[in-house]
Amino acid sequence: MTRPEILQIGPYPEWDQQPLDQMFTMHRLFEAEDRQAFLARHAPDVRGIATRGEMGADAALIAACPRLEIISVYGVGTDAVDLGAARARGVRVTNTPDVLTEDVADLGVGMALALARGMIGAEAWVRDGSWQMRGGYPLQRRLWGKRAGILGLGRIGMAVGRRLAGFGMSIAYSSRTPKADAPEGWNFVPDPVALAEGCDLLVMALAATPDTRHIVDARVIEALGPDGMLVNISRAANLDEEALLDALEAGRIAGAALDVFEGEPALNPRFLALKNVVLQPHHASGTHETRRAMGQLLRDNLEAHFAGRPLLSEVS
Ligand code: 8YV
Repeated sequence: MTRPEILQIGPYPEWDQQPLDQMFTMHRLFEAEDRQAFLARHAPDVRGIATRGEMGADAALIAACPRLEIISVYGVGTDAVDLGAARARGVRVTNTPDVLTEDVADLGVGMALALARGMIGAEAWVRDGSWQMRGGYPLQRRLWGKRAGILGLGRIGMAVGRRLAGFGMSIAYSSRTPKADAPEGWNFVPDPVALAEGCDLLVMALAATPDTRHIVDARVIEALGPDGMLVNISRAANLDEEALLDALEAGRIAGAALDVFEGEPALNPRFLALKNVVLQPHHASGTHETRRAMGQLLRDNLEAHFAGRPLLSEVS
């Protein structure tokens, strides 16, 4: 039996690449010197696309593959996939939810602690001899017992909330509708500005859609205020970076911890000059354990599709 042909948009670790190469004929678009020529040659036979959360598959790529049946995403976010174009063609889309939830929440909370307690600057203080020469590190902000606001109470937002509740923080959240499975005492605040006004730490954990673009804008940031801290573990598009940079530079917000950036891996150089930020290279799901589970789920979905079995995690 001929192996299904899959267009691979970005690299995977060796432990995923090997089994993929065994099961399918993989066409590595990211290695092509001439992308258009590569597509002209292989896209007509492609039945599946294997991509990554931040790379997705746009309408042009979907259109270039007339026999496409499935797009399998290594990541939970499907904002970079043109879901409308896929749906219109009856192309199925899968992602890797659940397996990465707890790691993403861990990093978000770690970033919040690092920001509040100045851990990045404190590390430099130890390493550059300031501790010996200048004495103790300047006092920082407390996190425990404060008020957390969570924007987007999906699986990841919920996991962040559970952790922060463990720090004795009160939890409020915004989402399209109140969540029936939210723990008792978690306060539903639909308006993001009101959510920001009433919290000390605002954690962005929502999926990105055209409707959520710049949902955290100048108004939300001003409402968070000079003692407020922001964490973004969702997508850069959800945040007005220019407004955030203006507020950070002027001290109108205490600080921000970001795992995602507009135009990443390049980032606005204004971030690099700031001390009141924690900057992470979009690696909230980046543990051996989770990435192995993500790769497995990506493959299992492709395998299930081509074997005519039900998909494990289809995006509805
Ligand atoms: C990954 C992500 O870093 O899950 C997502 O949507 O953005 C991340 O988990 C990415 O998909 C890996 O390429």
